Amino acid sequence: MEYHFQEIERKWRTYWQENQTYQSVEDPKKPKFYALTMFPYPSGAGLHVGHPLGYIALDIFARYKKLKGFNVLNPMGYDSFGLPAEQYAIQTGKHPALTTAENIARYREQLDKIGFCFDWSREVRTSDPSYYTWTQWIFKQLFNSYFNPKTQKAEPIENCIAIASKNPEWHAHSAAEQEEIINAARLAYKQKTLVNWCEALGTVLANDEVINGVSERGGHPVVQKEMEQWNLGMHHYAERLLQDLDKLDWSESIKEQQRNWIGKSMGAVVYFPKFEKSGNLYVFTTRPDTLYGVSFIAISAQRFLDHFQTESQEILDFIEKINNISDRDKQASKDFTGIFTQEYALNPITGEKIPIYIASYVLPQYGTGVVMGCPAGDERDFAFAKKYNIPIKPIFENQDLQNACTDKTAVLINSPLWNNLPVSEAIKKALAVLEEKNWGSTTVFYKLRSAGFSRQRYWGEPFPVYYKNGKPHLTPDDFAVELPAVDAYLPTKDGEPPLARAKNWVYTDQDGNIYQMETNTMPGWAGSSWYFLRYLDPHNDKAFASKEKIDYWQNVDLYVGGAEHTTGHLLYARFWTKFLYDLGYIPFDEPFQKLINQGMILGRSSFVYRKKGTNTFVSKGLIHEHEVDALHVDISLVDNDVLDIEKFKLWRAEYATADFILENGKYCCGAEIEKMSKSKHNVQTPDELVEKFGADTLRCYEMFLGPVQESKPWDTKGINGVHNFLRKFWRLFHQTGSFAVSEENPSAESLKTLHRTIKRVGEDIERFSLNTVVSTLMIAVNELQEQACKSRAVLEPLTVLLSPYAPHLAEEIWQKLGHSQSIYTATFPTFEEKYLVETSFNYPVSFNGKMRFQLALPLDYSEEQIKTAVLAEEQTTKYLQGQTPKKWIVVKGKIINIVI
Ligand code: ANZ
Repeated sequence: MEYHFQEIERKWRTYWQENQTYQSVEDPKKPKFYALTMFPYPSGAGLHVGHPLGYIALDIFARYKKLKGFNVLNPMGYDSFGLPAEQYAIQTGKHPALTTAENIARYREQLDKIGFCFDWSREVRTSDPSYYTWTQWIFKQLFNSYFNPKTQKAEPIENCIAIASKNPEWHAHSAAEQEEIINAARLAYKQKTLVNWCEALGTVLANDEVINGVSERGGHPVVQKEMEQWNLGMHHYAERLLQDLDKLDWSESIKEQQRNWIGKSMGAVVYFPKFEKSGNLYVFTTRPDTLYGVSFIAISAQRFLDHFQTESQEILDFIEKINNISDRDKQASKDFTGIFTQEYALNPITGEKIPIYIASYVLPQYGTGVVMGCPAGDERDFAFAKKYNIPIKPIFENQDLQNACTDKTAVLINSPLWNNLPVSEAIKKALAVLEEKNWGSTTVFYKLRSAGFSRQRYWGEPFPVYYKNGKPHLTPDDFAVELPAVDAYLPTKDGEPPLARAKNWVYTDQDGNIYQMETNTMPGWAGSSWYFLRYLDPHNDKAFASKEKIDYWQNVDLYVGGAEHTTGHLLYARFWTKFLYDLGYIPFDEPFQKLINQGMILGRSSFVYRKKGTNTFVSKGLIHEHEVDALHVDISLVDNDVLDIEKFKLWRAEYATADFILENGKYCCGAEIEKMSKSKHNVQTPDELVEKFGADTLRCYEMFLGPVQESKPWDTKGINGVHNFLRKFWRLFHQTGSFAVSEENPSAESLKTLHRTIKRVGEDIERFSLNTVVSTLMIAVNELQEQACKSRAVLEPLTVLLSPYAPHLAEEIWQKLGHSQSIYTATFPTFEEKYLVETSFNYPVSFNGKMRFQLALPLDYSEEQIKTAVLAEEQTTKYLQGQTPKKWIVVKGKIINIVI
């Protein structure tokens, strides 16, 4: 009987759907296990073989946990707001909701074919009003809260008002001023912010959406612009976000990246009085010990304008120029541009008059945006001083002044109050002096900023906000704020966001007053910051999830996804979780207990080489003779690096008339391993492989490729081998041509194979070593085949072991074995040590020192029993040739020698 995988897979897909096999229900009698994989953005390109890697890994783990007796929650949904659908809408006029729905249908079809145990009854879509109404609800909670620095947690904004109103100065403010002060204290607040503005996309981008000065999507230029934006006070949570990393079972490298992103610095703010002007400049430094070496102040353009007025066109032009450099580029740049401002400040400790420069390397929004330049101690200050001929004052022992001294063990000189102290001691002393003389104060700074929360886009969550006298107010809870229809998905002529095009985009209060609604929408990460909570209770229309369900399922036990979300999604989700915890809505303050980052599946791209300015393509071996451009070519047109020229000509109209310079009559292509992506034409979709080999083979193969955490090139060479393994497994049950297992006791050997496999599979899955499980199962199948094992007592548990990897095949066999319930509800077999203990030994039996044959005998046989057994052996009779043994040499567990 053949292994008809297509038929089998179709049958079980239908069965699982009809029987809702994977639907999970709260069950207090069982321990819960919440398994989650990062939900996808449903792009138009569909899934390629790289996407399901993490889903398959998690699916295997979820199935394993279920077999181990856990009540497993393994939901799936879509992060369905986003830019591509909107850009498509701009080009075609098609509503993004329609494109999104089509893309989701395609994703679902592809996902269904891979045999996941997702509980689809819990599906969420972030762009669905029944979902985003709760995203808006969370926004409202943020708006209604402030962060109390004393308790280090979010509290109702009323507490803040109560504290403020106790201050006599509060009552000197007008009502409008009070409103403004309170608004600024909220956890969701509007603020003039320097943002990454992308003209081509018509929107603001988050720092992690900008790479080397261009937008991550589309590669459009991004400039810095000051705009009134919604912000969330994530920076208040910096210390908690940092400390709580210690509680998490995440890889050290991801934790370290988050630590760096949060960027805690202990230091001081030093007050530098302005020369001949009132007021101080506040300088943030981590090195107050270098105060005697300060020879200039470097200030950001924004802070300069806050403190001084200038009429100098040269300075204003310079400011304009550096405003267009993003923070990232400022940090990365080796070009230390600056301009002398004609202003001075006084060094508080020496009384010296020091020049103030606007410098491009000073980040306006880090620390205080003002730096004390000490060339002797800091490389950037050193480079800047060299460039502008600023004095470099020696303050370290044995320093040659050819470079800055960054050695933390250096000893200070020319610093009267802390001479001869090493840096660490000198810092302590300097801090004490600053505090004592009131020249500064000890401070902690974090790089983590507030999170920009407005986008000038259409396809995002609308804010539940209207404006009254120019100030934002929340719409009441019974007023549903749904995305309105617009005539085009573009900004208005005046640069207003697309929602400004909507007719009647207003809120009318009970008295009939009409107010303008907010026209910004929320950023892409709003919906994904809390989706894991909605899965717990997705159809609840009274709350984002009921307390009872939250209490049962709690946070995610295992989260699998790409590492590219480290400083975006993973940080935002931690922030929202902590916030909801502070307000008492959830009993945990971390969303994802254990995190595993899957590696990327890389594609092997193929290239053709076009002679510059022509339509002539040169074969790879000849390109050194020509000037050529390398162009990606679709991998389906290439076999073994040889281009199918006819297909290539049909591929694109412009190539129909192409000429070719061949090598040995062939056109050879180049190849390179790169990220798998549609734009690189190196995409392999799972569909063709499922069609050809079956989903079970694809699942096993993706795992077999190597450790889930590692990136690896996609290569289908080994897929046949994996497919044959599943065929062999099938044949174990069909050795006689039809399905048959025996009810007889299995051999000790088969039991040994089984139990060794149970042990290894269990241990490897626990440590997420999913690739080695496939090879362990392959070895087991080979051994059992050699042993001609037909025993149910071995083959049945073996089927359970295979079921997380090849669920369709396992279900089919399970049913044939006579079970009426899905194998998903089976129990993981128990490993028993006793079957691994060696009970017999294969003795070499010699006659007069010559080894003649081997005989397997129980290890606990006495010498007498051994002798009897040997004599009873037919072969012994043959070699004795009728004689009686003169002498026996029997060493237990080693040899038997008979002297005749
Ligand atoms: C004087 C000094 C002397 C500094 C020295 C360093 C070495 P981290 O550790 O990353 O927090 N700095 C402060 N604000 C800045 C800004 N807005 N843009 C660019 N640089 C800024 O870095 C803190 C140090 O970075 C501060 O300590 C300051 O330079 C600089 F031998 O002050 B230091």
